[in-house]
Amino acid sequence: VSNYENILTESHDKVGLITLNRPKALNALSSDLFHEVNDALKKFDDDSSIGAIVITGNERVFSAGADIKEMADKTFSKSYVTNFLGHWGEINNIKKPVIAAVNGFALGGGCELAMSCDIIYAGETAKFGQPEIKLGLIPGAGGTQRLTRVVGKSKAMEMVLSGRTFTALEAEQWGLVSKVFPVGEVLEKSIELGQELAGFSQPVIQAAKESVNAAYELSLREGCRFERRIFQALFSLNDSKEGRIAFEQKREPKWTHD
Ligand code: CO8
Repeated sequence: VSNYENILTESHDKVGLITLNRPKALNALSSDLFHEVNDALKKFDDDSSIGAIVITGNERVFSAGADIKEMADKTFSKSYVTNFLGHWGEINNIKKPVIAAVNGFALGGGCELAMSCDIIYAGETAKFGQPEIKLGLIPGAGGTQRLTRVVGKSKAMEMVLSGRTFTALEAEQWGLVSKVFPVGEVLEKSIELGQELAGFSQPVIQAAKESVNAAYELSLREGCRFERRIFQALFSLNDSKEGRIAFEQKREPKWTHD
């Protein structure tokens, strides 16, 4: 229950669900919508009863990208002084796992939103693309950077320079999408995955996410050092003692999240 106008939020047993809900505009990412997404993400991140977050759209469209109508009167000076799109970075500060459940179009900012999540599950008919070039623009929310890191230069160039769309199966082959499901199962499978992740120790899941993300920022040597230091630090958690004791006693661990 919330006062949002462009999204819906609900929780499913430890999983916070955010549904983009501007169906008439194909879930175009207006500033209002995106501020609501950021707010909902932060609330779920701060809620200790929630262990993972799923972002989804509807079966026809995840999101058709930035709101083109809202960008109509943008100028460089206006967008520069207001740092237009600067708030996109906030999703990267979310500590809990975020899963994108994508059906239909994930275009432009919609594709970038999915790529800002930690894991993408997609429906068989999902279509990914960065069509900004057709509007005389380029991706503006990390697309040129995230895509290149995930799929490599040649495919990233093809997507960004041609503006063509690509199928869920192609995106899966490239490693952009983790798994593909029949359309009607994507959300359910994403929530199930979220519940599985939410069932582990929260500080440990967060440490695992932080370590994988460090791979995007650090050299291999620094990244391995970062990982090892976090690994060593986890021995101070009650949950890591509990994990090892439960293994020895051949029982399920009981996480206390400390
Ligand atoms: N922004 C605003 N309105 C949109 C958008 C959009 N991105 N996409 C669709 N709509 C609207 C249409 O204008 C139409 O409204 P109306 O009924 O009032 O005319 C309604 O949604 C339905 O759309 P269509 O009739 O076009 O539906 P089709 O099924 O024929 O086509 C497509 C679906 C192929 C998805 C088509 O709508 C399309 O090509 N949309 C634009 C996709 C696009 O170019 N996206 C990139 C936008 S630029 C961008 O994302 C820059 C990234 C910067 C970072 C993100 C910042 C938030």
